[in-house]
Amino acid sequence: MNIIVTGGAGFIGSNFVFYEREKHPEDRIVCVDKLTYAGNLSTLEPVMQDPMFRFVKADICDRAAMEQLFEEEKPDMVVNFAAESHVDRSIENPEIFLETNIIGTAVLMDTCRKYGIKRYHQVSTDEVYGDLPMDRPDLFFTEETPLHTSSPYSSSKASADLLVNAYHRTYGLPVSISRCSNNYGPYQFPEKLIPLMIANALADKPLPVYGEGLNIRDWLYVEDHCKAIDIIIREGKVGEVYNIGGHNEMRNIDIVKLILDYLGKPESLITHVTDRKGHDQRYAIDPAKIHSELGWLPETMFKDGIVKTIEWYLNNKSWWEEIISGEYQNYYQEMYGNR
Ligand code: NAD
Ligand code: TDX
Repeated sequence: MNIIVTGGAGFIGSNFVFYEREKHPEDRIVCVDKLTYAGNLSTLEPVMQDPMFRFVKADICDRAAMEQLFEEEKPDMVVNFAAESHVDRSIENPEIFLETNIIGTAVLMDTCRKYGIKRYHQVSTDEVYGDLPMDRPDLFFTEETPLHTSSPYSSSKASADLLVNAYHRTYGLPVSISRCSNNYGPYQFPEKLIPLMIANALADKPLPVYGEGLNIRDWLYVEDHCKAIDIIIREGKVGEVYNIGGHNEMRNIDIVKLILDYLGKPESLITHVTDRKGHDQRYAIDPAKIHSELGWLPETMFKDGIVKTIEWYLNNKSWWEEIISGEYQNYYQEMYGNR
């Protein structure tokens, strides 16, 4: 099979590329990535010389570029990871989120319609369901939970999901959608909670916790997410949505304390800063469907995954130190300078 993986130079996409090359060496992977601030070609170094891998620098919104690529590659499947993915950035500047996350998805699916495809898979997020109240720990997001978004980011992802369903219903495009909870693991851009806190703790810089840090996220090790997508694109039903999560709810403040403790740094580094606008309270996925229909279960427990992740950041300092030494400094000043 020939599989186009968009956004493969980012966090989850690169982990997915590695997973596929290992698990299905018979399949060819073509990675399409615009290399925005979040895309890093050095991440893909281990596969760049692999004859079953090709990297193409392109924007998924560029119709001509996508058509040329499909002409050349005649892909069997497309797995769309490409997105603007950071909620805080979407609050500052929504427009690029609408372009990449909505228009880009439409352009990709139009190209799939034109050239034919066995499966178009949309990598979505649990954030499309909005949030759950703190005083109802019995509630979880199921695939039937109504879409009810909070941020420009989640709204753009939900819009894309609606378009994916529309292309299935209207044109019969063979689609599937997965909605995963928060990922953590190697190669996550240091703007996101876990790598940001690791990097700041190592530099003895303040750890900016939004509000009281009581918001809850449901964390999944990135490889478990990749494994779930792999099963969905090969065995999942066309036209279906699958939630992905491992019932691992944690308060932000507890994660931050755990990181400090592991690194032997003092809790006095924690700084409570102004809360995120429209901050979602709690995410919690019910993964019963993917478990019962496709047999997927997470393999990495949080207590092991977080150690593997912290160790990865300790052992791969050059990867993230290079990132935070450049344009990231301006971003950090703008996002946290007056908070
Ligand atoms: P990321 O920001 O690390 O990577 C995104 C990648 O997409 C980057 O390599 C970037 O260069 C590329 N990209 C951006 N715009 C593009 C465009 N117009 N054309 C081509 N490439 C473009 O994001 P991530 O955390 O790896 O997330 C990947 C996907 O998974 C996203 O769709 C996101 O919504 C979804 N998701 C993420 C999480 C999470 O916890 N990180 C959880 C659930 C779902
Ligand atoms: O500096 C920070 N301080 C802080 O307290 C940052 C960056 C975050 N936080 C809080 C906000 C959230 O409650 O930590 C929590 C996690 O924040 P992020 O890492 O920004 O992730 P989140 O907003 O939950 O969204 C993530 O999960 C779902 C991904 O970025 C999305 O792409 C995915 O769809």
